[in-house]
Amino acid sequence: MVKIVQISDSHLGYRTRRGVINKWAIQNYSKPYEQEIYDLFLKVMTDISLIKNLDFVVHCGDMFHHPSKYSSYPPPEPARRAFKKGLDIFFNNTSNQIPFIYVEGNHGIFRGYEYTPFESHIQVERYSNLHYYKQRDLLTAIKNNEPLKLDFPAKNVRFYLFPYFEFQDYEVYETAYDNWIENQHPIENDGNINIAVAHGSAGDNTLHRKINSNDFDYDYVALGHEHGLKKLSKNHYYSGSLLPMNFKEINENQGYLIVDINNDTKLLNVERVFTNKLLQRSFKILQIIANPDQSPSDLEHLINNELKLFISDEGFNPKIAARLKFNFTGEVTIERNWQINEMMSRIRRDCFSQPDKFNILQIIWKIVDMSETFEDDISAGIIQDYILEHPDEEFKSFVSEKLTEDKSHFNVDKLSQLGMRALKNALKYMEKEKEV
Ligand SMILES: [Mn+2]
Repeated sequence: MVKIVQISDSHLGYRTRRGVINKWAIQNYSKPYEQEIYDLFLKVMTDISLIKNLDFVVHCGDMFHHPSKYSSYPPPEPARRAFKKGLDIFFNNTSNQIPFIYVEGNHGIFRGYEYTPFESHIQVERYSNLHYYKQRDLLTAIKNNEPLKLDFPAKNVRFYLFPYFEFQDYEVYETAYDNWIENQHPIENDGNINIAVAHGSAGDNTLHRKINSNDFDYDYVALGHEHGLKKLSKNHYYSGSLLPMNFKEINENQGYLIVDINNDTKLLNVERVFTNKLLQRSFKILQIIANPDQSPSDLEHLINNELKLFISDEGFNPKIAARLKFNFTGEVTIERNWQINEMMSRIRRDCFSQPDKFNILQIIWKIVDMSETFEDDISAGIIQDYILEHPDEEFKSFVSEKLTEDKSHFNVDKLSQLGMRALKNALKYMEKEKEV
């Protein structure tokens, strides 16, 4: 039996951004939700270090929230300290006997740099049993056309490692990745337990189909990037992050997995530990149905009714203050839309200016007009609404015109396809950003 803990997407240094009261959890050190993630991370590192007969820990990426695509700030000091403390606890309690294997995600990396916060801000070399795989290792493996794997012959376990890589961004990358990935094909009946550890998701085209499928016959595939704990197939698992980060994620569970793999049958026994259950604060979406007959004071009454539940004698408490999102649905006229925005801004200001009364960390809102709900897919339709009548054709004639001017000989169809793909990706990203 081989026992593995799978953990992922810790996002140390994550802070709630929009509509948040300006209060510290620890003065001049960390913000409320940020501190909660550190505390929980340290608890989990302690708990897993005490598991009997544990053989390996795999962490599937996004240890730090920053830097990321839009922020080149390094992880903040408390995030670095939490991580180092977590490693110290883990390696001390396990007498440095249990390997901690990490593949890099899309968060916590300096884009385009060869070094990462693990090197610049954490002295990784201090941790001899931390096995750290970054994008650079992957690129080197691709360049040399060799596998990226880690062997533990004494235990008959072999890990195949897949740090995050946007291989679909350019065709040359995609082809190179397609070719390289055959190196990651385990040898049939080689006597090993073969495990893939990857950061990526089929949902945003960042997980290669050979990892996502059963093509390679891995005995177990540990995945990171999606924040909900879920089983994708017989042996593909996302452990998720430790807590929900945004309002989309409150309907999922988060936690970590304790996986036993039978050496002979290769059957998995997966125990799920749900850490989101430890969340002490309210984190919820409140539904308000608006209609044209309501007076503004009717509407305000509905909102205040919801907020009443968060009035507390003790006032603001960083550990349990609520994160709230109001969803306004129903028939929302333009005038009503305006009223709601103004009203909510005022209500939020009022709540946040009375921290001795309201125990609220965050208030945001979204106004969904009924008529919008029929078109919320990211299809050519949405591009059409915002930009062009017939995006494919118009884009093609634009490209062809430009190329004729330049007297170039590119493949117009191919270029148009690439352009359309870029547009769709951009729109997908915009939609995603809005939700955080
Ligand atoms: Mn990620």
